[in-house]
Amino acid sequence: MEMTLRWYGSKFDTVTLKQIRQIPGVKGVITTLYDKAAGEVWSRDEIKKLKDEVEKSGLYISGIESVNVHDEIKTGGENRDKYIDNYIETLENLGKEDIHLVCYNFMPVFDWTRSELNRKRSDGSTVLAYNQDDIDKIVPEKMFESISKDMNGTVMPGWEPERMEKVKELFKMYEDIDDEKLFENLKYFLEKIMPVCNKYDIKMAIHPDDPAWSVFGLPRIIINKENILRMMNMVDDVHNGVTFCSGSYGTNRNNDLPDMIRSLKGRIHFAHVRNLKFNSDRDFEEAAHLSSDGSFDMYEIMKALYDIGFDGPIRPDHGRMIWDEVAMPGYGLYDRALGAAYLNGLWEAIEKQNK
Ligand SMILES: [Mn+2]
Repeated sequence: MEMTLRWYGSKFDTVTLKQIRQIPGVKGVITTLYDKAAGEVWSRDEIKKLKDEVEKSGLYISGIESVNVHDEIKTGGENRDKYIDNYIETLENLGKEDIHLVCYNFMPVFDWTRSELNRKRSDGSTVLAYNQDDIDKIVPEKMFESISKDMNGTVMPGWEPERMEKVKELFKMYEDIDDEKLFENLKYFLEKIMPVCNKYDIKMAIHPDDPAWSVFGLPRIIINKENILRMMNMVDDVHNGVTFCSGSYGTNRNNDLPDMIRSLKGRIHFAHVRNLKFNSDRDFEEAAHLSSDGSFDMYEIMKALYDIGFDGPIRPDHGRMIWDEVAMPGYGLYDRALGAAYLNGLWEAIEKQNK
């Protein structure tokens, strides 16, 4: 296991590489070229520049989150081959720069959905939260307005203003897409990119849909054990793998997280580990990473990762906003640093117990 932190680049992130370097046990960052639109080619120069910047701080790039997949690919549109070619070129350039992990998702229109970005908890911290009744009242086209006013002046991944201007168009693109079509389009995409992934040993790690069910009538497929195993089997290559995100799969309380981890042995290339606190099946909020602050048994999650021999990058996921920090909701420094320290502590204990 390799502890990492997500970093959006010096132009976008309130957290600096120097700060990340000082979190005990964190050696790598998960980063991206944040201003690249889905479908654009990442040049080798741009990747090299990012890599140099990270390495100058004493850290290294553990992987990319994300190289976004264009909607033409997800919907199987007439231009999909062009965008797949661009994606392949980006992977090739990443491979040449010695980067071997790419996180991506196959979620239609909205990457992730929350009803609140700043829900106040009893300790005075604020967190991202989801209430199904509130979501049911929102017109999808207005979703961006409600999210954007709470971003603390940052741009949140998947909620870029350029993208949200086209939200009506996007919904139209997905009109005829159901779960089966989405599976088919994902298979088509994976089969095309596997050769380049094999050539450069790039592990693709699909991020689950968050929350793990259909929102606004859009299809969602990366939501449970059955579907993810179907996806692994339909393109049976070790480079076709997953990002195991406990907070996303965990939104569905029927998902047994440690059991899912064990069933994905050898195919989990990246892990996001965080806790959620359920107030009801229709309402959850993001908690501190500590088991007792939320609804998950974080020890069992880390133990399952240990048991399957997981050796990829892991990162604390969203954190609470604490100590008056002003940052992108979920992506402040303080609570994620506490999360990393806690997860490192669990891991050390599990490791020593098993020796
Ligand atoms: Mn995640």
